[in-house]
Amino acid sequence: METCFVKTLSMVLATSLLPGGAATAAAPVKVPIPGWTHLSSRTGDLPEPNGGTEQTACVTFDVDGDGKTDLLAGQFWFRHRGGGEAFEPIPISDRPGRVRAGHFMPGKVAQIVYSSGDGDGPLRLYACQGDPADPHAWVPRTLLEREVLSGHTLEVGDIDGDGNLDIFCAEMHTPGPGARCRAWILYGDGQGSFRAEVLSTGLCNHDSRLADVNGDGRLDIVSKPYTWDTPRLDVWLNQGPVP
Ligand SMILES: [Ca+2]
Ligand SMILES: [Ca+2]
Ligand SMILES: [Ca+2]
Repeated sequence: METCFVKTLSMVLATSLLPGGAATAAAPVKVPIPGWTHLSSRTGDLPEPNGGTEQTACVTFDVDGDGKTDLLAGQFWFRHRGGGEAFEPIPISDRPGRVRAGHFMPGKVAQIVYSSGDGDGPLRLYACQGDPADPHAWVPRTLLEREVLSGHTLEVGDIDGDGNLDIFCAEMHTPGPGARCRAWILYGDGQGSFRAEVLSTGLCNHDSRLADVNGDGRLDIVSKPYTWDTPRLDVWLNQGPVP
């Protein structure tokens, strides 16, 4: 564990220069800025998230609904046991990749979604059927008919505004399936089932995001490629229900 306390803004201001180059004589403004406690698997503060050399995502979410925020990284759910820094690694997926969590069906315990990340693999929803601390209680279900190829985009949110959580999953072009690369929206019914719709074909997505970029209350999609057709940025503005 490494703890460092960054100097306060008052110290920064006290040593700043006026436009003419003279040191300011203004009274320091005491605005605290954060100190940081650094935990690392390299120093044994945290378990290693998986045994491979590739891991493409991590996210925070209270998976078991106990009020303590947990971590998801690599193939593991790091269950927050309390005490500030105690995390118990529970294997969920058989492979690392992009990961998100959310409540796609009723219940205290959330579900966990994995996509392929930099490789190829299925889009899977893991739902707990039993004790969430038991890795065998997490049952996977594949959500798309084919594997996701270089699926470096995975987001969750209520895209159609019906109150049920949806999934945005998209592939890269290069590396990836080239002109066949797809972006999907999987509309959830709140009971764990989804209706998959293809949003686009042939457009590269790499770390694309859901966000309400025009402030109308509907989630939009901010899309960007990796190296294909760069520099490039695309925004899909959500126009709401269509007949
Ligand atoms: Ca928790
Ligand atoms: Ca929805
Ligand atoms: Ca919007």
